[in-house]
Amino acid sequence: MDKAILVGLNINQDEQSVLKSLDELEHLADALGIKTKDKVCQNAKKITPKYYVGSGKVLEIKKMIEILDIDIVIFDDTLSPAQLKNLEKDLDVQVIDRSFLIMSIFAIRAQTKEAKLEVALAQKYYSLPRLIGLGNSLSRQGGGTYNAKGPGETKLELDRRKILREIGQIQDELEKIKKEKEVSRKRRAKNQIPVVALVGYTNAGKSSLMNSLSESLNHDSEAVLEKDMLFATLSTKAKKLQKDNYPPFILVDTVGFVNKLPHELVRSFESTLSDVVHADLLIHVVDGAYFDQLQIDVTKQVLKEIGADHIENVLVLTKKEIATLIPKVDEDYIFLSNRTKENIDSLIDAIYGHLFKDNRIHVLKIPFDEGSLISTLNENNTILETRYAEDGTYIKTILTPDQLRQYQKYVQK
Ligand SMILES: Nc1nc2c(ncn2[C@@H]2O[C@H](COP(=O)(O)OP(=O)(O)OP(=O)(O)O)[C@@H](O)[C@H]2O)c(=O)[nH]1
Ligand SMILES: [Mg+2]
Repeated sequence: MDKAILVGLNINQDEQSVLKSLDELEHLADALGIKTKDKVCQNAKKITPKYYVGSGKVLEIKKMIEILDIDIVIFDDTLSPAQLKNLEKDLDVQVIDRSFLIMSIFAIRAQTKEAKLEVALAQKYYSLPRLIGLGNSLSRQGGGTYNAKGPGETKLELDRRKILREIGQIQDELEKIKKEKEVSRKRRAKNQIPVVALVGYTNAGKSSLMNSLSESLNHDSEAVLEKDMLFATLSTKAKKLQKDNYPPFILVDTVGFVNKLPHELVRSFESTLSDVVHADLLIHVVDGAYFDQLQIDVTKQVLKEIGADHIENVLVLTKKEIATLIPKVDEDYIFLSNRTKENIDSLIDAIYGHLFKDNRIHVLKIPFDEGSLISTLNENNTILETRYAEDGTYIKTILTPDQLRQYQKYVQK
């Protein structure tokens, strides 16, 4: 097991939040099987361009490396290519940053073709400007488990071109996947089944909530993976759910967010996150037992970055049955438990309230030779009354504004 020192820099924020971020970094390192031996937090007025931290701190870290027999030093913020190179040279062990660590976790967790391509793309975006970082990696070409940088400078231009070519190939493949998704999205839109996406910080309980909702609504469907692990879910799972006598909706579970999520990942996860961008409603899931406003803020920030911040959302706090206090949030939320299922029903009501708030009751007269329309309505709508008359079948039902337009000619005034 590799042994690590974690390093954070406190520039004019409170030290507590830097320490909290370092604790999270420890969890992230742990996800890769790296054991944290010590954490260093430097209070400073500004970043030192050469090493990120001050040169005195670098000497201190060097001593700790010897005493604690450290293999790797992990910085809590993104290092510039030059800083990476200088630090590796002076510390003589492997140096990585939070972005690189997160991408490495994504790499081992990725299961689907889409997620694998997206992670590979992010890693290439990340490595491109860092090809010049030589330092240690030159002497251990190809070695180093978490080798962030490329080989020697002589091959620099060749490598750069190779990476650019690979980026192009991955982008092409992802484009194909995106097109396929576009087709199924159009099909859904045609059937007018609304989409609800679960979003939120990693480990908040999104996948568990998907399972709770599908247990309550569709009793027989297969469960998705829920696990006490950072980034348990990396790809998107969609399920059609439906409350008895109500129209169905599609529920989408997807990748979680984390503080200081690398831009390379946000950018390359476009295909996976496109499900969020096209949703009709977002359920913002937050851990209610270990409540932290930062998790809400980070999620909102990422939603803004991907262009999904205009979508209506419902705030949900999980783990109610183990929470010791009631979190203070300056917006309404539903506090529920995926274990006891308390308040899952309230969430279902809220989902229907949001999705179908513009729906109205109408009576449709369906001619006898259009019987298939009756089955479509039975499948997708709430039927309040069916009456058979001489000139056709009269159906009293609830229509969405889109359906009202679509069925205009059958609507009875
Ligand atoms: N006690 C309790 N634990 C919960 C509840 N909801 C989720 N959990 C636990 O929290 C952990 C994370 O749950 P997941 O559903 O995998 O979280 P996620 O948001 O999907 O996480 P990522 O896929 O990593 O983004 C698991 O160990 C769940 O069993 C809850 O209501 N109560
Ligand atoms: Mg999950």
